[in-house]
Amino acid sequence: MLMLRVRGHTFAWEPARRRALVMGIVNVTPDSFADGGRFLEPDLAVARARELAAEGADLLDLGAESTRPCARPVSAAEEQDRLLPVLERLLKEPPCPVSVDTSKPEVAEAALAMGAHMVNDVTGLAAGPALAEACARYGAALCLVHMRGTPDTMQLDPRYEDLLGEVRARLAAAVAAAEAAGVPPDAICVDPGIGFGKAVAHNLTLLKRLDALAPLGKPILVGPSRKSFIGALLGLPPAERLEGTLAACVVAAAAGAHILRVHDVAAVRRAVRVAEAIRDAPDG
Ligand code: HH2
Repeated sequence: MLMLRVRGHTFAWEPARRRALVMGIVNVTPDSFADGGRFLEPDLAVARARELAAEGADLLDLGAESTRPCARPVSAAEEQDRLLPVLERLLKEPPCPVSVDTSKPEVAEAALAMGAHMVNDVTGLAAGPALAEACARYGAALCLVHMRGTPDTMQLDPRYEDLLGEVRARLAAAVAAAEAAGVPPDAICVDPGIGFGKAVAHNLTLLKRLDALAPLGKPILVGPSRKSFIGALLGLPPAERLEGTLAACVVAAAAGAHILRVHDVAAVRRAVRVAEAIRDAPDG
């Protein structure tokens, strides 16, 4: 059985009847592509986090720096100023395990010292092993994401010779680095990085072929929520990408996703539960 240990909580998935977990997104940022500016005020961010938990989120992911293409990078101090007051309040009575979406070891360290349960590093340890070492020290989980380039450059004509092989190999190297830094094998999950250095067709193939990451032996997290490939297919802005997100999540769950990172927790849970019930129904 595949497991993810998240600092005192254990998630487990039966191989035959895998039920996808839902991770609710809270962006404490002025500029995130889908919800930028809506939850920058700490009261609103805490309320949003509790609302997503009440909608059934199994995990929350708190981010304080946008990683959308060409986003303005923020300093560690600015990121902490946004993140830590919200995190502190949320962790007084955490409604579920709380992940922190950061690639900076010093931000991760501060969040973990406060009690964060997991770190979600969209660069897959690009800054070296310090972030993984901090996770190991605090017994926290680590999500390793595949990103090609940086948010500044990642969408400039991304090309792959062997998309699935390259994503898998890069994630395997990140997993090896995390384990070498002391993160236990059952405290790591992997993510192909939808939209991180990927053209529309790459995103579609990755969602369809999540099974290609199964040989890594880790839970697979995936984040298609309201992303631009949906906008490209439907010609719709982020606020109108719910149906596209539901379709992507249902397909991703069927293809092997263990955790779905989304803005619309209740809707995704409902859609995925129905899809799973159909999958598990008798054949006739
Ligand atoms: N996508 C975003 C941010 N963090 N983490 C993981 N593991 N996987 C993802 O696909 C992923 C992620 C981008 O989405 P969002 O947080 O909504 O926007 P922004 O980066 O603009 O804040």
